[in-house]
Amino acid sequence: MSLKIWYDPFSQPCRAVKFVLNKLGVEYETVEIAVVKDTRTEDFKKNVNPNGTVPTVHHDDLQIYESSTAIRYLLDTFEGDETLLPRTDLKQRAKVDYWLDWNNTIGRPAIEKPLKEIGIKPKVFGFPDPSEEEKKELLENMHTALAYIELNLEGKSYLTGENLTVGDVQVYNEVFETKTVLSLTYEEYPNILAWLERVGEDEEIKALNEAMHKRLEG
Ligand SMILES: N[C@@H](CCC(=O)N[C@@H](CS)C(=O)NCC(=O)O)C(=O)O
Repeated sequence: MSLKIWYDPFSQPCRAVKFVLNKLGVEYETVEIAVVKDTRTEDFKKNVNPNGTVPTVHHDDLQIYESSTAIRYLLDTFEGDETLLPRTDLKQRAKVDYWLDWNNTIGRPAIEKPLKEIGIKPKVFGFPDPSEEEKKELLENMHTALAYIELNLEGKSYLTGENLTVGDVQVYNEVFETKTVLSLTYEEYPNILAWLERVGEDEEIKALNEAMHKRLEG
């Protein structure tokens, strides 16, 4: 069997898939790349992922180009811990699937965009800073998403109840990375702050965050 992930430690969805692979304890190969520099080459698009994005997972002759697809496929195929992603309790499964899908359609676009437009593009790639008006709009969208997460954590330890799931991990990686890079306090979100701390206690999350910091410093 051949199982391989193309991964950049700075990429939020890459860390979510790597989290799953590490939790499963399966044997796999990691190809560490640098987003943009490596993902935009013709070679990458031809041989790894035509969309030019990571994470990409190849399992034998199957190629997976979306992180949440990879997460579901890997946990179902290798029969991972049912608390991370239920396989038999379909109502609980739908709750976890909801957060994976919400992250893709609403959470990531709202939370990652300010990180990219206010942080990475001007600071790393030399683009001009967004105007005050643009910044305001970017941050407003982010706060709408954060307020929704805050509300959903009320009275709960994690997004779907008392267990850490892959839904938490996908959303956590976006919230954590934007907070870290833009040096935000999130002081208006006590539930999110407690949840960040709780999720951050997981040993795999700790190791992946360390790798993210190393990549940021390097
Ligand atoms: N919806 C995709 C998003 C993947 C994505 O946007 N990946 C970024 C890194 S976080 C990327 O590979 N960007 C490549 C580029 O901009 O060239 C997923 O969850 O897998």
